[in-house]
Amino acid sequence: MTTTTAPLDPYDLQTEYLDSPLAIETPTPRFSWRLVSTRRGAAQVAYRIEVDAVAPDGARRRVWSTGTVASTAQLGVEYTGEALERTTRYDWMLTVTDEHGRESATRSAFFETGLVDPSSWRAMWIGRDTRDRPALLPPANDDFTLNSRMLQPPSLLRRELAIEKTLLRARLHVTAQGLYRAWINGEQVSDEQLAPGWTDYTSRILYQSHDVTELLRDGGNALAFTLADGWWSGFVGYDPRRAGKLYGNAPALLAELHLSYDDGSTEVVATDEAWRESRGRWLYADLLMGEGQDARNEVAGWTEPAFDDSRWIAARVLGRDTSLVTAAVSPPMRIVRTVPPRSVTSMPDGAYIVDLGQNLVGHVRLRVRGASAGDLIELLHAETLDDTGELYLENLRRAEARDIFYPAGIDDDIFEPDFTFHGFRYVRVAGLRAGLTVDDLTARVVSSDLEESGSFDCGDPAVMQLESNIRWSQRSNFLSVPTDCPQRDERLGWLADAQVFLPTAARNATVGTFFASWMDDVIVGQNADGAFPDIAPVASWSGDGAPAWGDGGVIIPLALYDIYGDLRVVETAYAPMVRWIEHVRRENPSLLWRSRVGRNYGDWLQAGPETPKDLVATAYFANSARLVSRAASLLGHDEDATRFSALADDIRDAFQREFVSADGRIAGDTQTGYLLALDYGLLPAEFEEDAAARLAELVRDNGMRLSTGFIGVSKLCPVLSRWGYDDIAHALLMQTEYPSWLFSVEAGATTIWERWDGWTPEGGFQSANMNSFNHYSLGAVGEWLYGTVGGIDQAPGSVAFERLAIRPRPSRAMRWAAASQQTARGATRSAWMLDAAGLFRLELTVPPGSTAQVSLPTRLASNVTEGGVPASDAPGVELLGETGDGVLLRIGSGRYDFVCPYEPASSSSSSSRAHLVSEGIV
Ligand code: RAM
Repeated sequence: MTTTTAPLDPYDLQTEYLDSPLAIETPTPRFSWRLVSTRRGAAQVAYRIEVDAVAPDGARRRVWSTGTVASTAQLGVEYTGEALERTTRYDWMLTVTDEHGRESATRSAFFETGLVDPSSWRAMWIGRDTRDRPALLPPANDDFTLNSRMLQPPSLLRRELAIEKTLLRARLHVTAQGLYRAWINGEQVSDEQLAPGWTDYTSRILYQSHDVTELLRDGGNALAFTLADGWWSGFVGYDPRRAGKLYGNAPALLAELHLSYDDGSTEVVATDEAWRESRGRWLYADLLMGEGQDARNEVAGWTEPAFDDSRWIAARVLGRDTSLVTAAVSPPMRIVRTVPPRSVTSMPDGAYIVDLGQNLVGHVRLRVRGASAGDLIELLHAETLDDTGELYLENLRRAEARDIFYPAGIDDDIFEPDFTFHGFRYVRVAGLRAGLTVDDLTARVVSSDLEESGSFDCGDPAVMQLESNIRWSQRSNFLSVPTDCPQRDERLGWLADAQVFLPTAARNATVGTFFASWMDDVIVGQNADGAFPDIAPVASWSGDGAPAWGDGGVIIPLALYDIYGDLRVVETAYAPMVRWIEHVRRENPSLLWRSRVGRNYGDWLQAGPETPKDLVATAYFANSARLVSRAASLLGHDEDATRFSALADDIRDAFQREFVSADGRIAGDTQTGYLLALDYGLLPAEFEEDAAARLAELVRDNGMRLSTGFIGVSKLCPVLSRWGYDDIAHALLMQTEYPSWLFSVEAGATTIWERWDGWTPEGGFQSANMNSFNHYSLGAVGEWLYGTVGGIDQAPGSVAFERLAIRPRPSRAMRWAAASQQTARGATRSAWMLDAAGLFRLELTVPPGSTAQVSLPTRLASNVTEGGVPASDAPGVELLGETGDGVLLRIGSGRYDFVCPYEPASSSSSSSRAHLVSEGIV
């Protein structure tokens, strides 16, 4: 219910865009919060923040008080109080004032500071002493593949400590060159998976901090860790050698336990040569090859105190340099879902094939019944089956995705890998004596645990499957870095895939810190000449980033700013962006980007005639120059802003001279050519209408089908909609013939395919050399689907959804749709329908402080009602006018209920386009 007294409330208080982080290292952390109110027009006009340092005994000391600051700011308010101390807890309290001068209830959150100075680590990197023990598996055993024989068994590392005083607070700070899991007194310290995640380890290794106060007790305590290769020393990418050349040859652990006692004293227990090391149930563990465990080797009680480790050997100190160790800045990976089998099929050789009904990423948990000790249980994972009903493994290339397990022969032996992940829908389980039922196995879905921040709904089951496929491909490929695919021997952070998909990703989840963290790896990957890489972290090979790939280094920071209002990521990336643009310009004095194009992929995997690669490149060059100019003005570098804007103009002119003919045709005459030129503003204004018309015609002439690859795909529907061709955009969405989004849906896809024709009824599978069934790039239509069809778009120039642009349009196939979005500022929702009586109904929620410009598909403003009264009388509604495209109005925050007769604009016309432009809708 809307009342005039309803309060304004802040919620989701975050520090550095994280919930209650335990290791903040910046001296000026930023605070953010969302706002909610049911009142129309509610807005924050002031805020007050108080920060207290909180000692382990609870004593508080105020270190910052802003007083009441007249400001609408709710994103990235920088701490400027007393200097923060390391490893200290800070509580912060927030009160906001609304537009009537009323204060909200005070909300609080906390953060803790981390170790801050990397040289302050007392811990040493420890691991296995292989000097007098073989590190590798016995070569003769046929149970192991050649690749898994090259792997070393994970280590167990432990030590005990006595607690003799009253403990008030305990924090564990830990990381690994490799992967680790931690236990204290037999309890897992956290539910994180694959920690510490992947970064460019040549430049930073992230540590995690855990509150372990409750796990410790008076007297004897045990600290215990497992340690495996992971990205540090396992197989990474498609390099046949082990990653030793990239990072290191053997994993190492770095951990410190910080204890605060009630007498004011503190103690640090750190990894060093006093720790003990052994092997346990893990035989090998590798991200690509899989994991082997032998339950007969389980060491009972090793994670608990009073365990006799006298026969273990001393851990070896492998290093003391902690200079690259820094706190994690984005959420960890976790098990985010479990999926039960849909069916279990017995195979002629006695094995079982389990169908999970969903292509996903993670591992399985298997209960083995009735086994004898030492039976070999083998699990193979695949995304799909071949036409004989067997696993299709060829597209995994060299990744074996093979787990093996030797049970101990007890009832209900459980196998669950800890240090690998697979991309799969099907699992083939061999070696079971007592059969396999759907109750014996579940899939555990592993992903970076990001807030799911948006939803989309419509009545069409195929479109909803597409929506689900996009989400699953995002979930499957967001594992500490955004990767192209999760199954084959690749799984790399390709920049084009990421930049093309980011706007869609941000609809589904809060991805700001995830991408900001990865941007550090992108920047580190920049070479001496200024070229950004194709992939980050840079893997086994490197070279100049290709057009649209390297440009990710420019596009991503600005997109993050637009979506989340985070300027610091632009600041950090600014100098590298400038170097990139200057590098491309230096190498291409004609301003046509033809030299230093790296692997020049063009409109990768396009489904039609090739868009000239130099056209794609030059368009990206112009766009990046424009973006760098924008970054410069945001940061107040005015000279740069002018310089790069002039450069962008010059590149645009060069583009026109080279690629646009006198009659407005664009070289190659492909969909992607027109899309780039229109989206990046590269045409003379008078050519735009015709170019959009030509684009529409190309789609029609192609049988209402697309012909784009990775580069054109994200622009296709948005550009068509923007120029008034909603009908064509919707027809493309609903198309089921190849190539189209619904082609794969009709073929049973549960994730987005890498190729439009990953499988066809006529040709079967595409080349196994490159045929992932879980690749998000072609799912970049999601932004248009959730934003434009669902209805929640951002007006041009708006930051963090402060000004919404809402222009829902029904289509022949789509009579209703709904979208919701937790923006950085608060919750937004749009739900519209065309009812049987021909009335168009729209329910909208706009968060406090935001406004929305709404375009309704009707002709006369006088026919629009809101909440049952004429819109002109409705509180908070401002009529802006009637346009060829519909009725335009502006609203402030709150909930609204519009009804109008549905009267669609006859067709896309220049007048509607002109109106849209003048009203700032496009
Ligand atoms: C493929 C990757 C990726 C793409 C590059 C060019 O190997 O899967 O998606 O960006 O090639």
